[in-house]
Amino acid sequence: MDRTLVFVKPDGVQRRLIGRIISRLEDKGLRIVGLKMMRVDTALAERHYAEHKGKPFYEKLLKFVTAGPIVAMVIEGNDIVAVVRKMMGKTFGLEAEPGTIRGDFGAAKTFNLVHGSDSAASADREIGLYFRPEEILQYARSGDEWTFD
Ligand code: 3AN
Repeated sequence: MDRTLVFVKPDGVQRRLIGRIISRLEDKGLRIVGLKMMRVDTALAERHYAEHKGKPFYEKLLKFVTAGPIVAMVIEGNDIVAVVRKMMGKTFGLEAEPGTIRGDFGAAKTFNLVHGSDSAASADREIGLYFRPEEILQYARSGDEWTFD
């Protein structure tokens, strides 16, 4: 099964949206195989966002993502990267379609509530940054046979 890294960003935690964001993933049938609240320090943020180094928003992005706790998850499902990206919506809430997480809960440009890996390769890399192998569980849920094909 494919995996991706998702996290509720500091604004989502502060705005008390953790439950509602996780509920959307659960409602979709996706399987949560890793879950934790944590603080992103500058070193981790720099590694995660290395590809954005030098861009005008880079410093602001580091400050934002390290500003408070996040809730990180490893999620499983078929075509999971694309599915989660679609559920998140466009990068900024101001532009994201209604029905998406960012479109329904966000009205800002910087504060965009949620992160989801943008490719299978990024997912592998990012899961390794946020989770130790033993923090990721392997299990089946009753009903998975009616959820995944
Ligand atoms: P996405 O989160 O939709 O994959 P990316 O990968 O283009 O977006 O950018 C990574 C993160 O960098 C975004 N989640 C957003 O927080 C931040 N970001 C991207 N572009 C900008 C921008 N122009 N101004 C402020 N922050 C930005």
